[in-house]
Amino acid sequence: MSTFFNILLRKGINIVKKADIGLIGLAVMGENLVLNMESKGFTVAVHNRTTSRVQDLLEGRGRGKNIIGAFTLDELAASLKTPRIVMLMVKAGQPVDSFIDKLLDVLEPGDIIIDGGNSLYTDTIRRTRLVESKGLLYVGAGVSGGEEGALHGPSIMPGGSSSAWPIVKPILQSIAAHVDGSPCCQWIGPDGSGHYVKMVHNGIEYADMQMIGEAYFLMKNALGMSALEMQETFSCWNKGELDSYLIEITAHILGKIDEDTGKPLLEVIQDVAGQKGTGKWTSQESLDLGVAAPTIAEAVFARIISGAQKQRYLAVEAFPQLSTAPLTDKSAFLDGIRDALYASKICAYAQGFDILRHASLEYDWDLDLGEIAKLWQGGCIIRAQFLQNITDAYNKNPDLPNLLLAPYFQGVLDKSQQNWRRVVAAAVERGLPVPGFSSALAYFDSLRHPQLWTNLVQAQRDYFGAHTYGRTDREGSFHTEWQLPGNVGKSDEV
Ligand code: NBP
Repeated sequence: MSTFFNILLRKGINIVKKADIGLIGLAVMGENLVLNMESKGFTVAVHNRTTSRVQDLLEGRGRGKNIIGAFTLDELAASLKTPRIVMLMVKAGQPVDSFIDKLLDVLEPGDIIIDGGNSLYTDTIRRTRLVESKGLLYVGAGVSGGEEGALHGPSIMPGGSSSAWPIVKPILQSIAAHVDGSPCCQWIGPDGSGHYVKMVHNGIEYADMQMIGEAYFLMKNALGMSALEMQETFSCWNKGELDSYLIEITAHILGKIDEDTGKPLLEVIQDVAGQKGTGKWTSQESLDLGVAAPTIAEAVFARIISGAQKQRYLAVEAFPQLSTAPLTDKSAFLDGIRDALYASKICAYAQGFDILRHASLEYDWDLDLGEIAKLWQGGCIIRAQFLQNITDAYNKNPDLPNLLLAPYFQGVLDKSQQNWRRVVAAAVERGLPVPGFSSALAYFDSLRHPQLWTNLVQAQRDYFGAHTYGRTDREGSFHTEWQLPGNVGKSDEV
């Protein structure tokens, strides 16, 4: 049927059936989203830069389905109901700008362009302004869940031109994952807020993956557990408060055997982690906003260090490994790792939500933090049972200054902090790096300690730069002539 319509379309013959939405970009994500939309009863028109992919879809997974192939953008525009909705699922960056430019020539005022890729939110702000200036509407939608999510129901975070929402809502909500009957897709806010929320989701994802990696690393190196034992432990943890997609797939990964060697596949995978940039963007944004998100940044640095193979090789040669006494109570230490993981995870989410809280104020987005936690409960990579606790915390107090202060999370941290400290201390003693666990613990301690070292740092700044300091006993700004050798009164910016 689709080929028939294509032939008619190419001959300029008006077709009766028009598509509900057009999708450009038929790589893994785009193709699966098309099939997801079609399975929900929508007719989808498809286009791709390399047009053979259109034909491949029509003759392959799309055969016999309500999918209309468009080999040019004119064909795509002609095949759509009005107002036209066109979703881009192409590589982030220049390809998105290139398609927007071309679409502006074939679409009309009132039509809608959705970018479902991992675009940088500042690009989305710029594109929203450009597209709106031409009388069209623009939606920057973060989509999470990988290729499986795209096919069966991702978490979708749309933002941009708010008048586009009632028009795109039926399609986006019906293809999204659902939790307890609610779609994991709600309007986030104006500008690039949808892509911003997706960026922070990915930043949290970096930290979550890092800390699960550290739990595995300690099980292996401090407890000498086999892959099978670790698989059982993660499966067991997945039935409790740590229940999450990432813990679930970790158990599956540990159970996978390499067909060539007969060993657990994990043992033959190089310990070098790549990245595509969203964790770095989240960290850069936290620095720009002046929000402490050290655990997210540590996760990015940890991937970078893993890739510094020459330096790592030379350091392994230069410094002998530490020999330490074996741990005697394995079961207690394993419980400690679980507590350290949960407490550290809570800190990483607290940092991510603190970025969102500050961004909401800075950019005037009025983000609903409880709702954001809710739409991450299904479809996306960080989906987890405990996100409901975050939704509950913000529903009770939308102005919560930090997640750690919500009664539920206070209770968890009180209960787990002793084990958390024991695990970090044991790891440090053994020369086993746990940057996620230890930076989260330092974040927690920095917040909870009544007197930090920063009185000295501020005194140093005043000493060499006359940057002044506040006093504990009076209001105002003070400077001291410190009159010590070396005080030459030069002003340096530090
Ligand atoms: P890719 O990110 O690999 O992009 C492939 C698509 O981009 C193809 O349609 C390709 O066309 C098109 N493209 C490229 Br590459 N360069 C182009 C150019 N200069 N002009 C026009 N089109 C160009 O695909 P993906 O992995 O399906 O991801 C799509 C988007 O979704 C990305 O933004 C990605 O970051 C995001 N995302 C991916 C995942 C995931 O798990 N993969 C999850 C969530 C979000 P061609 O066929 O002609 O080369």
